[in-house]
Amino acid sequence: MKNPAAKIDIVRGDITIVDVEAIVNAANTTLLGGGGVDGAIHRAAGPELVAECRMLGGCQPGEAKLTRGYRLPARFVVHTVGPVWMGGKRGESRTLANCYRNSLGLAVEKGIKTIAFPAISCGAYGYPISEATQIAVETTREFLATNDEIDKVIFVLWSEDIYDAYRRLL
Ligand code: AR6
Repeated sequence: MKNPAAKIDIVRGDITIVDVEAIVNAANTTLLGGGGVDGAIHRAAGPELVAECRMLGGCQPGEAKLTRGYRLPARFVVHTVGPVWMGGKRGESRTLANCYRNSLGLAVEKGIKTIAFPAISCGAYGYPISEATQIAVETTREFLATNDEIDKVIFVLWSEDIYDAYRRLL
């Protein structure tokens, strides 16, 4: 098995232009769009994306659902819903870990080998950056250590402070 750490990359920038098979959307439970990375993904994918999302019946925090990518370079979008930060005693860390695990699990199920994640919950949902970064990296490493099907996971970070937090861990 390839060294799992070698399968993880970080880049700064816009996830909607990344050339991977699937990008992950930090959505809300309606899956009908919003601001932040969700808004950017819907704008770049075009109106067909929300039309497909309407058929999915929403998504619970920590779960993941798949759509096509339409006008995105990515063929698929994995929609997941991060936890809203409420101080840390409402199971937020478990929910956030589930986002990464379930998104990667869905990718494996669909034969997707390259996938990009934004910093789920680190914007509007207010998760503290260093804690969220640690969960993202640890959960992904654990997943890759026991699943050989994924070739590449790219964390695409919009802001410099979040990019630096990932760089410190990787
Ligand atoms: N590419 C990569 N990362 C981005 C991009 C982009 N184009 N745009 C923003 N980010 P947020 P959340 C970063 O708020 O905290 C939405 O309205 C952003 O700087 O998008 O999970 C949904 O509909 C931040 O670091 O997601 C939900 O209602 C990170 O992506 C709610 O926000 C996540 O910020 C979800 O909140």
